[in-house]
Amino acid sequence: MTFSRSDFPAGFQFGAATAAYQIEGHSFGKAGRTHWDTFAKGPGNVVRAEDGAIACDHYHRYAEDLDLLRNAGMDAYRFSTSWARVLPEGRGTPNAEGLDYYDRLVDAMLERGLKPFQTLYHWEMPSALADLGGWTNPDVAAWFADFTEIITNRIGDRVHAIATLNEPWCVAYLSHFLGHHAPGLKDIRSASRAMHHVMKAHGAAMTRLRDLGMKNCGIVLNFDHTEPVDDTAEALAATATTDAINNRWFIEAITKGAYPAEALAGFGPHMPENWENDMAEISQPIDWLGVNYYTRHKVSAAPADVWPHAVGHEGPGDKTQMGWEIYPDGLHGFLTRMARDYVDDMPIYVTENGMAWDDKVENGSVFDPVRESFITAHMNATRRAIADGANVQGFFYWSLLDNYEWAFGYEKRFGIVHVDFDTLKRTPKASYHLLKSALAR
Ligand code: NCW
Repeated sequence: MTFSRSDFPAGFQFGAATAAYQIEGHSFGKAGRTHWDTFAKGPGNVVRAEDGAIACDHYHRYAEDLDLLRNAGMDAYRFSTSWARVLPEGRGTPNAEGLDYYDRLVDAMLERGLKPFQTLYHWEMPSALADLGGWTNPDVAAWFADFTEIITNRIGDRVHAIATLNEPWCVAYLSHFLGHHAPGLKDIRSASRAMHHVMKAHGAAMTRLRDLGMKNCGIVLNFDHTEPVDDTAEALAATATTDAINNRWFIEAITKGAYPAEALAGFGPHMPENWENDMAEISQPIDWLGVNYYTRHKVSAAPADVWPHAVGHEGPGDKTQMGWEIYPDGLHGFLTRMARDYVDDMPIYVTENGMAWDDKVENGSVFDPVRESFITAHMNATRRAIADGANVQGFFYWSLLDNYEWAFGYEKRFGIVHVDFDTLKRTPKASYHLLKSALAR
């Protein structure tokens, strides 16, 4: 099985995605500290306590990286603008160097014919705001809207599309309940507040973007295909709860103005007071939906455990370097489910899909056949979803470059371009060349 550009509707956007903290080199250009700089230095949080201080040094090498996108025949680039680079204290005085950098970056995309798809928050909370409770503080919505206005006033005239948040499930649940990401909490009260405040911040940012006259505004959500391990009532209930937390909470807040009952059963008693009053702003119209999809989990009931009484298990298929099962049907499933149950014919983008592998440079080349077949299978799943009626308008591979993979440090390689983290040399992998030839056809 292969794929080519001509298999997709005219105007379909092909691109690759990155995030600021994972590639830029946060120590450059007077950026303020973030909660990942401190989380990385806590015991046992991140492999080898690595942080994003240098990362891929994209801050200085962005021209070379954007050339790689253009030379592959890509149409668009999904990037994020770091809050702490723009506002080192999270609010107050902007960092002129940070704003100048994003100005140059967007111009460099346009010079290469790449459409800029901006994400406003891809996980690096400024430390000064983390000190005030970060996502657990209701004021975060106003702080985020102010940041939105400052960066939009600088580059909003040239970006093609804007997402408020990347993967609010990770921002709230993975980081405040499961404790895997900064700030590393395992606390239901903090998690419940974060689950709501991320959406309150999305709503406040949307309002501000509309006040500024911005169009083509959306949000990027992550979806995890869940299936019961067996047909017992316990496994079915655990799966329904997991699906409500991971997959329904955010999209239903936006499209229905309500949170699913299965998830409120746990979070409800710990939610901020009068949260219902925020739902109207949260559910204002968006222009497009971003779907990030990676894997499937089988779910079983957890015996006498804390809520949500559910455990996820990897399915039986082949696994990536992350241990994530390769399951392309799940992408088709979510694209068609979003169209059918939530967004009708609103444009949907696959804003992230990709896989990590322990890639090595040998004789100047990187041979990554598993990634080549992964990409082909997920492109074909996307085509099938379009044929089945989902209005999918683009596909962004995660990621352009091997980069800082959060709690896994530099160990997990998602890129179609290999990065040697000693020399920072970029080497396009075989999968990069596969994409390049598919996009030329
Ligand atoms: S970790 C994660 N990712 C990767 C990351 O590099 C990127 O910034 C994210 O947008 C690749 O794409 C997203 N997603 C979180 C998956 C969480 C799985 C954790 C399960 C632990 C219980």
